[in-house]
Amino acid sequence: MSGCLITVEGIEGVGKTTNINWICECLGRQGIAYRQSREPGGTALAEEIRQLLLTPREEQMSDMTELLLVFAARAQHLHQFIVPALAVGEWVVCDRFTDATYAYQGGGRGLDMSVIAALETLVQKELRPDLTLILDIEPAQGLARARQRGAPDRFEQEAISFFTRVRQTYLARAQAAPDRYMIVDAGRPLDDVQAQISAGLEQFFARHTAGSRTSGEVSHGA
Ligand code: Z5A
Repeated sequence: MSGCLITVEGIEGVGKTTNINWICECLGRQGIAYRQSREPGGTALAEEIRQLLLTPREEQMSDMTELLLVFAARAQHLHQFIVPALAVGEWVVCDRFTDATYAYQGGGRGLDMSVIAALETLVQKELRPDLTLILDIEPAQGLARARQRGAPDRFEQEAISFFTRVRQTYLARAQAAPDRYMIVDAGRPLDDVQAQISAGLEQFFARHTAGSRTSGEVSHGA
């Protein structure tokens, strides 16, 4: 049987890392075998591509280079990690996936959505997430949280208007396919955010838990 792919999305500082740990706890309590990962990254090679994408440098990276690097990392992640895990019935909980490409490279950078869709089909074939949680927050609030952590990466240096477009793209995608997406108000206190996530997951678990086992491997490509 095949496992489920759960992806977690949102702008900077929205609390993805914090809440992915909570999602994994919920999976463990249900006795579901899962692996945790992230994009860009998730394998040693894809983590190297992540560094190329995040590191600020003098030479400006073109938007198309950025898009192709994101999908290059994803192709490796799918080949090495996601597809094999799903094939043995493990669930994969991934910090960002292709919705981030639509939001950042499409909404943020303004690249043609049909080009992104073509690459999605080329790289992923039929594979799409089973559930995508969009942690939603006002960009100013998310960026304030993110900037407490030190030097901004290449994306965090963008203007607030960039993150407003990213957020709008996420919300538009969720509205267009409500069965696959769950929007969480991530501007609330953490207890409240986790309660929203638990409620949504319970409904999802009811449809998908048969036959899974418990485990909890984390991969950042090490
Ligand atoms: N990117 C792209 O452009 N295209 C793509 O296709 C993909 C990615 C896949 C790396 O992502 C970059 O890659 C990303 C887009 C681009 N842009 N950037 N930068 P990333 O996910 O690794 O980076 P990030 O968005 O900056 O994630 P993050 O820094 O790890 O943030 P987070 O995981 O969402 O937040 P957090 O670390 O869990 O929480 C931030 C702080 O807020 C922390 O102190 C928490 O304790 C606090 N927090 C969390 N929740 C709350 C609540 N509810 N109340 C109060 N405080 C809270």
